[in-house]
Amino acid sequence: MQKQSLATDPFHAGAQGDHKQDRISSAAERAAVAGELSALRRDGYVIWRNLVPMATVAEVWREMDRLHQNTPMGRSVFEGFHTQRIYNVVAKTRVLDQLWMHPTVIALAESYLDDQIQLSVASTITSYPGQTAQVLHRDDGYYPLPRPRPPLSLNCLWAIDPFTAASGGTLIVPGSHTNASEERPAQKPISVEMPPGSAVFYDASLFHGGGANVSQDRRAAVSAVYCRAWLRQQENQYLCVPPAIAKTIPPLLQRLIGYWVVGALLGVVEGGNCRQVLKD
Ligand SMILES: O=C(O)CCC(=O)C(=O)O
Repeated sequence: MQKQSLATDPFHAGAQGDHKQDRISSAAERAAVAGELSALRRDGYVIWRNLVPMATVAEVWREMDRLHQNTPMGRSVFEGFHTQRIYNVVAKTRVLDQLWMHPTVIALAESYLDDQIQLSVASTITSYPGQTAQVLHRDDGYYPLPRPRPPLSLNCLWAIDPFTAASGGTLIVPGSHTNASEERPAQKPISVEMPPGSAVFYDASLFHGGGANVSQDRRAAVSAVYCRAWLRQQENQYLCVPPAIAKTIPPLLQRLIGYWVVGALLGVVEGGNCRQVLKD
């Protein structure tokens, strides 16, 4: 019955439901993250320690260090004058692909957003001694929906260096993802502390900000933001990663950056599957 509807009316609720269930992660992978999912729903964040080995952390840092050669310090108080940010990372290196596509991250993002997902932002954030704390903020203010709202976007911030209160571990206000008000909460934020290779996941509605780096060490992080596949991404991935580059990346990453038709019709090219532009 649903197949018939899909053939005649791709906007039919049944057809849309079928598409929505087309996930990257398996049911078993999603079942394995059930505990973290509950914490994330309740607190708006969860820390997953030692998700990748130190060998991966070292490889990622070497690549970030190479890319930093052409990366200026931040241009504003918000970006941080003692912070280097590499944007549009998918176009620049294949070394970080293992983080964007990490199966546990995908399973948690698909479970939390309960939808098909895409990569909204692929960036890095390295703060150096002297970096002051960022203003507490939400990351999803550009989606004009009332609050509290269903989760739209999830940040996975990977620690490449130790996150401590002194090194600028992210400041978060637990539970603030469900606040109806846009006012900054009066509650004192806590610092995310975790060893390299760990990741903190937080709902884009959670009030948070980079902490002040009052240590003698750098604090490198990789920021992978996932959103529902039918929303506009924060980074314009089609311009950042045009077809000539997209052809050279893994098929799963092609899908994650948006070379993928969502809900039967969203993202078509010439009325057909947009992936055809990768075949020519
Ligand atoms: O660096 C961090 O810990 C968080 C950065 C952040 O929230 C941002 O730049 O929007």
